[in-house]
Formats: sequence, structure tokens, C-alpha cells
Amino acid sequence: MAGSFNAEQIREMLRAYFIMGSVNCPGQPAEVLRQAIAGGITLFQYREKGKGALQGDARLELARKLRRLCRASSVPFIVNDDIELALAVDADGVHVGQEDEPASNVRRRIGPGMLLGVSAHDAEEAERAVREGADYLGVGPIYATGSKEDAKAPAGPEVITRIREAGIRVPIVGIGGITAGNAAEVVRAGADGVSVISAISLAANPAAAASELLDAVRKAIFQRQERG
Ligand code: FQP
Ligand code: MG
Repeated sequence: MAGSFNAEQIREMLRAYFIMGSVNCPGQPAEVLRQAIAGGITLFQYREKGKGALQGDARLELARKLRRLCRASSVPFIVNDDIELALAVDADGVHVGQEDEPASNVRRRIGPGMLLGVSAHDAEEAERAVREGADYLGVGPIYATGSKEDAKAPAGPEVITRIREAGIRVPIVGIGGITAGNAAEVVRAGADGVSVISAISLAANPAAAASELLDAVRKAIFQRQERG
């Protein structure tokens, strides 16, 4: 597992996990991220993907800029898919899905200290991911999403409940169509937090959106603990 962080720290990081690349931003990505950080996001993933995504030097340059912003505010920085880029910018971790490089390979390449997030759609994928060294699981799409062209059908919060019922206790973040309005039900299903792209990147006020999201998650976590 990631030697640099324990499971409790990872659960805290997953509360309000913002994912973004230039494609997701109507304006300057660095400005959107600056506002999201001001609003209290707990983790950031650089995901430069989709139509018009930056390549080569521009991609590296933006990664460096966003990495710098995160470091200045002590927000851990994750890179989606691209292990080489993650290593080049000294990211805190990487996230890979079922169609990316196998998690066990990725773990070997990044070493024990960096965070490894893996996407899982059911208990079987979740179990394998954990065996191969995942520190946290991204489970979704919970609801319908407009941010990923090749997204699967929405699975509903129940997919997280089923994974928990299979005895999987690693940190889980829900993803796909999540907003401040439905985040509580994702937490109630067993997630440690929620991950969003458009709920923050397309908000008129990204700082307010981030803060409302974090608030909704924290309230739901608190209520879950109260009930035991
Ligand atoms: N969960 C998360 C996280 N981040 C992601 N990027 C995904 C799931 C999706 O490979 P994948 O991963 O299925 O698709 P893509 O590479 O297009 O994002 F948990 F971090 F919220
Ligand atoms: Mg991927």
C-alpha cells in the first residue's frame, strides 16, 4: 500500500475529490483549480482526456502548473492514466481504470509510497484491485454523467453497498453525476467521499460549489457515525 498515507488519511482525502483537465473548463484551468482549492477540495486529479485534450509539452506544462497550485495548498495531486506524467511531475499518486495498465504493473512502477487509485464496477473488480495494490477504489458511474463519453450505464449508489457487503473495507469514492444534492446518498451507501468533474468545473462559482459539496459529504459522514 502507499507507505506515505494511512487508510484514515486516504478516507479524509476522498471527501471532496475534484477531477479536471483543460477540456472540462470553460475558462482557465488554473483559475478553476485555484477556486476549487479555495472552496476546500481535499484531493485533485489531473485528467487530460477527451476531444481537444492537450498533448506533449502543453500537457506537461499544464500538469506542472496545476501540480504547483496543489502543492502550495497541501492538496494531494493525482494523475489519471499517465504513469510517466505522474512520475515526471512528482505526483502524489495515479488513478487507473479496468482498461488501463494493470494495477499490479502500475504499483511496481510507482513504488510503495505513491497512492494508487483503481476504478471498480463490482465486488470482483474491487477485490482484484485491492490484491494488486490499490489504496482506494473509484466506483461508478453512480448517476448519469456528461463528462465521460465512454461511460457505462449508471449503477446507482447500491453498487457501493454491494461492494461493502462483500467485505471490502478499503477507502471508496463514488463517481459519476454526483452533486451536492445527491452526495449524501452516496456516502450513506458506504463511500468515504465523492468525486466530481462538472459539479465544480462548470459551476458559475467553483469555490462555492466545492464548499457545498464538502459540506454535504461531511454532514453525511457525521450522521453515519452518529447512527453507528
Ligand atoms: N474513478 C476515479 C476516482 N477517477 C477516474 N478517472 C475514474 C474512476 C475512471 O480509467 P477510467 O477511470 O475508467 O476512465 P478514465 O481514464 O476515462 O477516467 F476514483 F479517482 F474518482
Ligand atoms: Mg483510465
